[in-house]
Amino acid sequence: MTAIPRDHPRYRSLMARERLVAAPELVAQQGLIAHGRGEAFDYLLGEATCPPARQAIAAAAAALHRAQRPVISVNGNVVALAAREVADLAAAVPATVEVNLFHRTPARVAALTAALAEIGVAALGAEPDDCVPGLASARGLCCRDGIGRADAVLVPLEDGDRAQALRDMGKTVLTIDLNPLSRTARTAHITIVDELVRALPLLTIAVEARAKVGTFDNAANRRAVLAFMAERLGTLSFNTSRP
Ligand code: PTJ
Repeated sequence: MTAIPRDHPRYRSLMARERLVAAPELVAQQGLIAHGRGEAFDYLLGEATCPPARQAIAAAAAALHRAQRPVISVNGNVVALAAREVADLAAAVPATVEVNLFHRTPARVAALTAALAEIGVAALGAEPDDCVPGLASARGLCCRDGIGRADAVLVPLEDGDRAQALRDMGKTVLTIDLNPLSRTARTAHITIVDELVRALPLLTIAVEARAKVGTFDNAANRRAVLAFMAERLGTLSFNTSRP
């Protein structure tokens, strides 16, 4: 790994890149591109959790708390960036963790389940015995005791057609996605527009607080995030000293 100086202004962001690059057995090469896509949106957020994201986190915590069979679906990027944070959230809810991959190979599934087992998470996903109807990609493969029977599924960091397919199965779909315009962000019942590693600990704290939340309007929340980004864009274009 490249030695990143701790006082570098983008230390956390550069370390996240190092973690992904250092784990080719976990992360698909395409995952590096997906990460760069996220970074661009994080720049617009000021690399901080914005107020609407905090509201979405509270709503997501309440939905996970309410669920009878909640599942956290993880891919290569999620495990490489935030395995411990996933383990903490799974313990707090409590929720089942399932490995679900777009670029699926037996070797990656084995490496991801082994990485999670090392920190005490017995993740499903290695032996799929169920499927998400209507999905032709490998993301359609799932486990009956996990995503198959889940009533709420957290699908962080993905843009595709699975969120709609899970909704069509009657499940509550939650996501964490830096891009408020992605298909998954637009389709989920609750979209946390924030960086995964920042958002997961906040979500765990909110789950542990067992706070009650009123009604949540996902479209209005995403509009609020976009307004927040637009306001920053306007300010950033004229003020080069603002972080
Ligand atoms: O591990 P696999 O085989 O399942 O593949 C996973 C990837 C990530 C390659 C696959 O899901 C993919 O191609 O993802 P997309 O379609 O690029 O979508 C990723 C979404 O996550 C984009 O909307 C990004 O903006 C967003 N994103 C990227 N990094 C982060 C993020 N959101 C939150 N935190 C991040 N660190």
